[in-house]
Amino acid sequence: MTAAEKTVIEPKKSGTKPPDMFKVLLLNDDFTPMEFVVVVLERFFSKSREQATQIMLKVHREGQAVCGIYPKDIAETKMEQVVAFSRQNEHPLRCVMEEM
Ligand code: TYC
Repeated sequence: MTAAEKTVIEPKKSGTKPPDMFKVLLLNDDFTPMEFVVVVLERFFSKSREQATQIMLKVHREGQAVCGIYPKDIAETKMEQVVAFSRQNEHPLRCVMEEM
């Protein structure tokens, strides 16, 4: 039997689709310290110091940047964690999500 003949056609599974994905973005402001934004990116988005610094600078220069792409519930949790941590530290940092 050839490799092609061995191919199994699986019946289409119903109810399995890839989840809708959401971008999580940070927005620039004039007050949040750069170092705080770098810590946020390390802590909540698992970025290295170098990656976090590049993303922070992109937000600072361009107004916003993508921090990560996640299914809806994870994106919502990240956003809430960032906003809570920022308010605890009395910074106005904004974090939003956007459907892709
Ligand atoms: N613009 C801020 C400053 O000059 C730094 C900053 C970067 C703030 C990214 C928010 O999402 C942000 N201190």
